[in-house]
Amino acid sequence: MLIKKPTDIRSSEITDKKLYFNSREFIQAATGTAAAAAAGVLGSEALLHAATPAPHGRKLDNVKKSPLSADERTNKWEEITTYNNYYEFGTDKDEPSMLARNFKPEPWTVTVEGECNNKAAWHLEDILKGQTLEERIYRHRCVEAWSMIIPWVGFPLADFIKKCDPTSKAKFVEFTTLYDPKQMPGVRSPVLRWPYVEGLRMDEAMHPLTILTVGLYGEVLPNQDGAPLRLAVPWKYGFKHIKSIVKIKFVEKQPLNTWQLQASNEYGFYANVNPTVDHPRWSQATERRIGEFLRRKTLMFNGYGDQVASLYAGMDLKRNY
Ligand SMILES: Nc1nc2c(c(=O)[nH]1)N[C@H]1C(S)=C(S)[C@@H](COP(=O)(O)O)O[C@H]1N2
Ligand SMILES: [Mo]
Repeated sequence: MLIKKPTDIRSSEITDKKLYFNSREFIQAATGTAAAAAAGVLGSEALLHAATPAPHGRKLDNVKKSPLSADERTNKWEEITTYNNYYEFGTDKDEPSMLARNFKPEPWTVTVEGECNNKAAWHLEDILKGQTLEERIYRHRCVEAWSMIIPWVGFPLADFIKKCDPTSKAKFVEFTTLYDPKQMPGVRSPVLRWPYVEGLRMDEAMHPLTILTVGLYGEVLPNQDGAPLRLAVPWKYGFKHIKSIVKIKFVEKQPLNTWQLQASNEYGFYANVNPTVDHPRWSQATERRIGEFLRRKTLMFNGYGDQVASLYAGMDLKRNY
């Protein structure tokens, strides 16, 4: 499948795409079966651009509501599953919803390596056995200055880290995404260095707000949102929220995360949401909440300052962006 970078797309094609989306909405309103109608009316080329919400998946049992949830109106399923960043499935926001359709999130194995006493390859079911799942409604703030409110289902990363029994040398945790060119068309182009890697300092990883996420709106995680296992660290920019995790490694030195490697003057290791530290190419003072018209003010630590500011006491957050 051909993936075009925004710069490769001629303006005429962009116009076509806009027209197409308009007609698709019209068809959906008229018939309710957008994909089928689009295939017939607009042809297969049009179907290539049919950003459609994720199909609903298996319901998760015994999900508890968490007191750590944000008291804000959640974004719609349609928004959370059609407006994604997931470069393994294309660089446009609507591409993961189309290109991750056939991704196989099970069976799934997570390998635990490095500075810990329980190095192991875990089946995801075994990680989840006996684990209480919680609904956590989190603010999600992307470094590109958009945001959403997302009702994740997950559990504290700390619960899993304790089972791994890290040694005293474990100062950071490094996470790695699956690399599978057969399933992930995006990795065939060198837009990023694959596989996608992220990291947290040990105290950030152990923080009660940091969760491993397995669900959305009470159902298993849709492929485009990082099925079957992704990270959520709500006071940090979205790129820290690594998707489809296959490896967790305890390390002594600070990991080199993918976006820092890509452009270290623009993206750092910490990536704490901070309205006072602008990206070199745009302001971080405000954000566009997906589904809203007026911009909102961005909050320090994405509004989680009471819980996490102490982790960074005495640190220069302008230097450690
Ligand atoms: N493996 C992987 N994880 C990733 C990304 C990616 O491209 N690849 N994009 C990140 C970015 S920039 C954001 S904003 C969030 C988006 O998560 P969402 O699509 O579920 O909203 O995923 C993050 N995790
Ligand atoms: Mo992002």
